[in-house]
Amino acid sequence: MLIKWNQDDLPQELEGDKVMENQVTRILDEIANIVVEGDREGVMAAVSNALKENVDPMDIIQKGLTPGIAIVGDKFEKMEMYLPEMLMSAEAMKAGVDIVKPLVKGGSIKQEGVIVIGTVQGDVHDIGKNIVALYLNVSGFTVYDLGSEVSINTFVEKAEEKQADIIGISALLSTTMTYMPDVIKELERRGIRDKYIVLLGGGAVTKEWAAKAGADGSGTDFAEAATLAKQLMKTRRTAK
Ligand code: B12
Repeated sequence: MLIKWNQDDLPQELEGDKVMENQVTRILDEIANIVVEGDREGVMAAVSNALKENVDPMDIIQKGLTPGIAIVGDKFEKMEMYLPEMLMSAEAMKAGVDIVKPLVKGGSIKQEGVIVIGTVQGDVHDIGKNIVALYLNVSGFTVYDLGSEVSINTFVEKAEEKQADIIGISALLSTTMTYMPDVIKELERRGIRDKYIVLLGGGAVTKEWAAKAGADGSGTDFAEAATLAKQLMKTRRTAK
């Protein structure tokens, strides 16, 4: 049965929530637009303003900054934007993430495990990887961020050195994605593949591709990365 209702029937409190929600949406849309404009100072001001308005820091990343840079990607593909402009937008996004970073609070104080994470060799894209590293950290993992353009051997050697449980590999280019299975092959060559959970992510990485590469899983965003990392750690602990 369809229940009909009038706007006037809405409780005052609900209406207030709706107004707040609209205001937050407006603030987040504005952040996205300023990222597209590549206005670093503008993004910093808008992010600070959003925080003053009590917008959740992870929402600022996920629903403001990220949609902005996604629009930039689309425009680049359609040749409506060029590399220098894409770079300005990336710098603007990074400045926004840097403001939010110290305010992202951990929901878990348990020690979930140790992860080394980096972007593969030949690939400078580090914005998404940085967000994943930040979120894994506040989700209870000890994170060693190896940076970008990380060689195959460095992934393996740092994992050994830090006694990691997980190796996280990010790639945004179809040309650099191909190094991901090479990290796994190198682990196999050294006879240490089973010591590690290997997680892939970034850009064009799909579940199918990750499985084909021999990885343990892949995540499409920071939240999935953390959920998956926790899940796989749990499976590993119970198997021991
Ligand atoms: C910003 C940007 C740049 C910046 C990078 C700055 C930096 N320090 O990162 C600059 C301007 C330098 C750049 C350069 C280039 N770029 Co660029 N770039 C982008 C852009 C617009 C956004 C990337 C981004 O930061 N996204 C936002 C973050 C939050 O999303 P994300 O990276 O996907 O990360 C999330 C998930 O993927 C996941 N994730 C990420 N990593 C991991 C890891 C694990 C383990 C897990 C589980 C999950 C996970 O979680 C993250 C957070 O939620 C994309 C377009 C796009 N839509 O992605 C193009 C894009 C990736 N670039 C592209 C290209 C072609 C280039 C250049 C080759 C251009 C050129 N002609 O020189 C160069 C390559 C330079 C190099 N050698 O690496 C293409 C790639 C096409 C392809 N499939 O190969 C894209 C898709 C643009 C396009 N539509 O054509 N780029």
